[in-house]
Amino acid sequence: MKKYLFLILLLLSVCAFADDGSRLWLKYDLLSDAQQRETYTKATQFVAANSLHPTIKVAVQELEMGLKGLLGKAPALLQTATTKSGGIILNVAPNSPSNLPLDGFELFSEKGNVVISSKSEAGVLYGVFELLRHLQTGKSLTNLSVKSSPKIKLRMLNHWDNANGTVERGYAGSSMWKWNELPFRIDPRYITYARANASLGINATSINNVNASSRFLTEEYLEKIKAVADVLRPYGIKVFISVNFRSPRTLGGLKTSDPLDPEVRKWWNEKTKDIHRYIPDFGGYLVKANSEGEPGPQDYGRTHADGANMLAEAMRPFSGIVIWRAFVYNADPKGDRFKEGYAQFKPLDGTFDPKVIVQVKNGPIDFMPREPFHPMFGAFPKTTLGIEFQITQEYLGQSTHLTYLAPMFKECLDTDTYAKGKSTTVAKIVDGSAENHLLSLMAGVANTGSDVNWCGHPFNQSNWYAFGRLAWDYTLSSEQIATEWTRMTLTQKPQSMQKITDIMLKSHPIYVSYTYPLGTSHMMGEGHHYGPEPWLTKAARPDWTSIYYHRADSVGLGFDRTGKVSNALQLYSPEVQQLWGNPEKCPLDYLLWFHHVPWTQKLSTGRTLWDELCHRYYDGVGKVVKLQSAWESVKSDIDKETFEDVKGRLKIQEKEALWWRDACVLYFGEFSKLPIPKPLVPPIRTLKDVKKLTEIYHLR
Ligand code: GCV
Repeated sequence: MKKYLFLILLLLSVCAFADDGSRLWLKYDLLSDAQQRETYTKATQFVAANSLHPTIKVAVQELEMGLKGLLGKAPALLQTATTKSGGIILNVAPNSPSNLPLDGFELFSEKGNVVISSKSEAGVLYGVFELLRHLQTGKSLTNLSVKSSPKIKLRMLNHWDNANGTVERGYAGSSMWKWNELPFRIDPRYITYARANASLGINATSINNVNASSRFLTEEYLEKIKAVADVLRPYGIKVFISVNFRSPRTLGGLKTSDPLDPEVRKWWNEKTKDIHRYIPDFGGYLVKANSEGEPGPQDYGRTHADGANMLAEAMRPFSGIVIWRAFVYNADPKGDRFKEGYAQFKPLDGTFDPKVIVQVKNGPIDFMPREPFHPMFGAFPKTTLGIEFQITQEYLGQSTHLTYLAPMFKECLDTDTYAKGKSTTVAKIVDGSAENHLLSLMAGVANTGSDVNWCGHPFNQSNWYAFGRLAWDYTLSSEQIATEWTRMTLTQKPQSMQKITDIMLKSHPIYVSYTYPLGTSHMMGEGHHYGPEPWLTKAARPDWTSIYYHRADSVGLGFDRTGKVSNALQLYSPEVQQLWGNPEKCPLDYLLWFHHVPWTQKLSTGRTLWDELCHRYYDGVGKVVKLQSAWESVKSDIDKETFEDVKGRLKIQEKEALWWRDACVLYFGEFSKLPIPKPLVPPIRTLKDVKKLTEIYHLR
């Protein structure tokens, strides 16, 4: 009997430690260093707040939960200000002379207490999360002096979640929003979601797909959305709705959705008032119009500005805004998709209502693993431009490849547009400082779903985390963000933390190496966008094929955008043109975005284009193998369930990296007519074999 009891206890202890990832980076597990716990405990014996605002209530709750978990001892809760020391004071100070903006906060030591002060309740909440992050990452609380404020005003997640529970480009199960249960049942995960976002300073969310169903504007759905908004509000998060431009027809029974039609305008005015009856602090509308078959103002001979301004007018009595996407492109086989957004929007610069933000993807095509920055950044001085990144990994390994995206986000944000002289980085356009815009927006297409660990691949959580941290402060380094996340999520052991940070920092270049080296793009499987299909010649639109992008022929590879074919380079400032315009000097990572380079052309590496291409594909695969051994080396410091999960996915990654490599070198070899350079060993399968792997997806 004793033997069984022991076994049961052992099993229970294993279960107690099994980590399913559901707590994200807000684990609050007991800190392993007893001395550190003692020091922290002395400094956090109580929490006193000067406000009973719902946001302060959740801030206090968070502290209670966090400290109890991390230190094993919950703080005493004091209702009012105190003369005691050794605790945490939450101070909402709307009239403070401090020059911090509303969402900013200060964290400092005063009279033996830790003070968290802000002009707003949300600012105090952000300060609470900063303090908890201090403890989670083992920082000292002595002589605290932190001042922090967001660089971007609207820090937003865009969910591509549908009313039927599916998620467009979602790789972590079905939608986290249970529309069939709302408004009656509130899934507790909504609160975890709100906490996670608030911990990063994310303050807005659009809850449905930009390929929007009008349904989200019906009374039935507004009641559901209101229930979600009520949960998110205390966490400082505003709700936006993606709208279908045809709604006046589909819902209102009107004959048109023409934005200049008085009846249509009236319909939107009424609808907007209606929404505010449910959600008084409604964030606003997000619109995908005249893009990929979605309806829009151009259906009536009107412009994007006509459409956006009509919605802005409806929003005028309220605090909300209109976010209008610039992701538009016509199916022109002779044109260059790269230039489309710019071309359609450029004549409209200066005509948008001040309540409109034009949301531009980071690159001109579509969230490719590496894209040059979108040429609209820096070229629209009279329009507020927001940036849209994709956190969900549609083209970046979905849920099976470990790819940490902070370096990719930063690469774009840190690039100089030279729009107003040197150092006018994309970040400075986006934060509004370059052109003195009042609004600013960084949006990320969410990677959340119903999977117990939220994001599918355990490491995909780090991309949600990184997006939020960078939206708050894009000057943080990728390394700092990776280390923070690792320590809060995976392990407190310094050596393993270091190794995991290293894995994360290497992961994006590795991914690019075995999928899209040297500035190639858009060669993925048709429709599902999974795996390679560089041979894709026919699709519903010419610009959905692969050959449209890589332009492989007997001479070479790459899309000439220097003038002979598309002249897209001219959309950039002269300095950027200089950087990318000369094939001899263009950084190799961007080379084939702008140049059609002969197979036998010598590159700066000393290899020919063909040899370099092959080397990069092979190198990428080799490095995935190294990622596996690096992961193996942290085994003893990682929760078993998480360890095995990542290990399994790394094996898939290796298999698929090989798939990409073989597909691309075999396919491009048909054009270059050159052998795989020695000492690389040619693939053992044929191009026909590899093609079959993709064909399977199209079988019915
Ligand atoms: C929501 C890409 C994706 C689409 C997505 C679109 C967009 O084309 O494949 O699924 O649609 O981008 O951003 O609107």
